Amino acid sequence: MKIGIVCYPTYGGSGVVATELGLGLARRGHEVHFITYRRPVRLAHFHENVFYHEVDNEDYPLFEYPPYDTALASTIVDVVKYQKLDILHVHYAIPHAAVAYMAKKILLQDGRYLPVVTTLHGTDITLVGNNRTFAPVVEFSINKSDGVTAVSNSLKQDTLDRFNIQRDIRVIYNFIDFERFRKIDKEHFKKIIAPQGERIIAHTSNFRKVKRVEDVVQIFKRINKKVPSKLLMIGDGPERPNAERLCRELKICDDVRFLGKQDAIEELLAICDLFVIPSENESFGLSALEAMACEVPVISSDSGGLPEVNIHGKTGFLSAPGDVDAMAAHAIELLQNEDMLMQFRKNALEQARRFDIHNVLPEYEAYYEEVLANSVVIQ
Ligand code: GMT
Repeated sequence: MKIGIVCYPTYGGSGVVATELGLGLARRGHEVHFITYRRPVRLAHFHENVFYHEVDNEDYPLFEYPPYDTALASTIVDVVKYQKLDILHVHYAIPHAAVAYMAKKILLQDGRYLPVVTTLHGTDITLVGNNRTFAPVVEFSINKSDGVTAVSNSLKQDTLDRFNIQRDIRVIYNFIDFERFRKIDKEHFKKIIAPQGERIIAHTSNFRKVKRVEDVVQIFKRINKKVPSKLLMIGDGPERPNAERLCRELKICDDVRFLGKQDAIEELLAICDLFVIPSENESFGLSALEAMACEVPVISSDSGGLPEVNIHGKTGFLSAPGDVDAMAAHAIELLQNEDMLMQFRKNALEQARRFDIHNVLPEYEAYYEEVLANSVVIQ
């Protein structure tokens, strides 16, 4: 198949899923065309079967906001026409699903039907998409997609609860590549971060409000009182200054390292004992899955799709968002009990295997085939 992928090229979240999906499909022999405004972070090397088309957004003094949607629609039309794409897969509804609809209408004038699959990732439904600034367009463009997938059952339900959806939504879970995410030997790293053999706890995110990063610091403060430990804060975003300020107030700076954005996250996860993700909302929690694949148990909130990934009392523990005391108590229980921690590490890996990329890629392929077959009927 010739597949177009539209996504955000950013670090983390939907951009990572879209890029890894494209690369995986290319390895399986499909021709994959990424269409986005910057090279996706994980598209770092040359790959046979992978093409990248940058959206060139012309600026002009009249534009206070350069019209990215128009530039993207024109690029999609161009790529579909000249690269003869069979299907377009857009990740994150805003604005990609609406732009895809416009491209589809333009192509139809040339007698070409472009089947569009939209994957809903989370905040496009639960946070921004739900906002009345975007909601009518989000609802319309989901209904106009030829196929719609959601990354968890929880997100599917959230979509049905918030919008008037007249089409089926298929749940296809996010996935993990075990060739990259696995526990590797990084003992020398461990000695640098935790020279006295302290426990190492990690958090990775884009440091937005929804991630509740200050809760991570509060949880760590409680853990640190009882268990010699270090906290690694990986990633960057608007809430980082608040988290840093809180560390200073709580006088735990010596035990907390803010590492900023990191590419080789698996090398850091390899030395961790626990991963913390206390989000207000999380449609799936890809970072939790990455930790679990590296045999790191997860202390999380019970919001959104997290209970579909992290199993309470088995791969980690879940508590209500904001309940930092409960999250800290669970973490301490686990960190003080070596046998329990070892068992949870094993369970985390076993659970992560359910999301192996080799199982999930065929689900997408089968779904594309289904959508293509149905769109022949629609034509
Ligand atoms: O806020 C983020 O984590 C980024 C966001 C995105 O769309 O880039 O992530 C969402 O998509 C990820 C990949 O499907 C999910 O693993 C995250 O749970 C989801 N984030 C939220 O729902 C807050």
